[in-house]
Amino acid sequence: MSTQTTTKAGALDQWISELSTAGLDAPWAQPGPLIRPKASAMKPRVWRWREIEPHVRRTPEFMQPGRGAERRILRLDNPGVPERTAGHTISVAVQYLLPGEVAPAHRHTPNAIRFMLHGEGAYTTIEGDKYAMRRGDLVVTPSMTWHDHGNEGAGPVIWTDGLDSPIVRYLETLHMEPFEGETQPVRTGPPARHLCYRWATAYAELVRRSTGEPDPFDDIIMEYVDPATGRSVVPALGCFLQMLRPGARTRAHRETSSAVYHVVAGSGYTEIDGVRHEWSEGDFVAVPPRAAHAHGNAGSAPAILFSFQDVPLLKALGFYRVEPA
Ligand code: GTQ
Ligand code: FE2
Repeated sequence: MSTQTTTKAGALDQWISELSTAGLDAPWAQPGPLIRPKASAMKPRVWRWREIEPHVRRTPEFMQPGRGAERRILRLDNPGVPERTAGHTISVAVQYLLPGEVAPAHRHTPNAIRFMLHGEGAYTTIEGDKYAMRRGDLVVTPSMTWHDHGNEGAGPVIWTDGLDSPIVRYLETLHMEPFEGETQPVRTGPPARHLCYRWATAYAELVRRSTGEPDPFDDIIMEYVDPATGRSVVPALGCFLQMLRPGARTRAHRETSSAVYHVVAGSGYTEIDGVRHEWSEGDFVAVPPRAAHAHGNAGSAPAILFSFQDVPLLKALGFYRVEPA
């Protein structure tokens, strides 16, 4: 019986090794479907501000920003993601500068988005335009623009960075270079591009929307868009500000995109694949792609969430889907 089979199997093995030598693969020779399923590497998780903050405040003991150690950051580490970023498409960090410190100028292919958290006197200079960063302000550093930061205040400053670096890394187009000199010369006059979105403007728009029709999945939500183009703040990533009104509970849904939330104010919870994650001011929450999720606010004050999401990337590629769960 099996002589022929064995011979055939032997011949197949022999042939597969010849294929391999020729740089070819016969995927049907392996059991299982042709396009194998892949679980999301990105896992749901919460990072607590009460844990982040003391570690961030200790970083100056171990690191001084300067040449070769350009940014004093702690990155949010999602244990499922091989590159140890908050999401598989989004890298999120918390950055800390003491009074008088400078984070030297450089540029790189990843786009960066900064959302200001604490302290007075922080600034970012982008292509010679200097922007003061106050609590709740969002500042965009587009791909390959020169940027340096500093703290001209009397106390420490803290902000959060969101970068599309995991996407750039996947596309094998990571590039970074230092500026000649610590800081860029600052230009005067109006900035060349719209890169700064002030808190007062964003929050006023959110409050204005809070009297209108709520979104079933997100309650009251708005996206930051470039006024010149109507597009997301950077090509692959969008930023959102949302309000969960007291007593709100949104409808559970799945999206092909992923998100990292930061709690600007208030408290509430996000249920992800049936697990309830409570959060309060300063916390970060990761929601993986295709996970069923719903947000709620059981308290008596509004909860305000800021988020980095890869919705624009999914939309550009034709892969964005949302469905009730
Ligand atoms: O501030 O320029 O979190 O280059 C990661 C890389 C921040 C920055 C990060 C960066 C920066
Ligand atoms: Fe940078």
